[in-house]
Amino acid sequence: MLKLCGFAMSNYHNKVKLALLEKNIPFEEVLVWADRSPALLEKSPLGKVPFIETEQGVLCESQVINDYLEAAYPQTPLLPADPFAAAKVRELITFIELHMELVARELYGQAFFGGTVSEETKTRVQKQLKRSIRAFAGMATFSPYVAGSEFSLADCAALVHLPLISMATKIVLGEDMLAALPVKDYLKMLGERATVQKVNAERKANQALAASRAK
Ligand SMILES: N[C@@H](CCC(=O)N[C@@H](CS)C(=O)NCC(=O)O)C(=O)O
Repeated sequence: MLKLCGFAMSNYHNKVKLALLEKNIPFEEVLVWADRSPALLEKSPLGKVPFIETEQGVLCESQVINDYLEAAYPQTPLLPADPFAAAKVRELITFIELHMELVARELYGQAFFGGTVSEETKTRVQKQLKRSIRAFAGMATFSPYVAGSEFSLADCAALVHLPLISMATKIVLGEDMLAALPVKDYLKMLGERATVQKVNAERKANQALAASRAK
C-alpha cells in the first residue's frame, strides 16, 4: 500500500494527505519528523517532508506527488480534463506556493517558533507579499472553490497554506495580509468536508505530540 511519510503539522504533508483522502486512495501514514537523519536523506534528498513510498520507489515534492496521484489514480479527478483548464489550476498552486507561502515562510520562525526576524526581512517580505497577493486576488475565484466551481488540487494547497500566511503576517507584520479576500468564509466552507476535518484534527494531535517532545 502507498505510504505517506511526514508529520501532520506540516502544510505540505497535509496538502498531499487531503488529495489522497479526496481521491479515496488507500494509504498508510508513517510519522517521519524532518530531522535531517541519514535515513531521511536517503529517501528525501533535502530532508523535507512529505515523501511517498510506492511500489516503484520514493517520490518527494508535494506537487510532484499530487500530479503523480492524479495520473496514477484517475478516479475522482482533482484537475479538469481540459489541459488548459488543468494548467490554470496548477498556475494558481504555483502562485500560492512560490510567490506567497515560500515568501511568508520567512516569518514563521518568529510567528510560530519563538525566533525573531530582522526588520530588513520583514520589510522585504511585506513588499513581496503585497505584490503577490494583489496578483493572487485577480486569479483566485472563490466561486466557491479557489480555482472555480469544482474542488481541485488548488484547494488542497490553499486549505493548508492560506491560514499560515494569514497568521504569520498578522503576528509578525501586524496585519493579516489576506484580510481583504474571502479567505475566512472559504476556509469555513472547506471545513465542512469530512476529509478536511480529519486533516485538521490530526494536525492538532500532531501539534500536541510535537509540543510534548520539545519539553
Ligand atoms: N517544496 C517542498 C516543501 C516541503 C517542506 O518545506 N516541508 C517542510 C515541512 S512543512 C520541511 O520538511 N522542512 C524541513 C526542512 O526544510 O529541513 C514540497 O512541496 O514538498
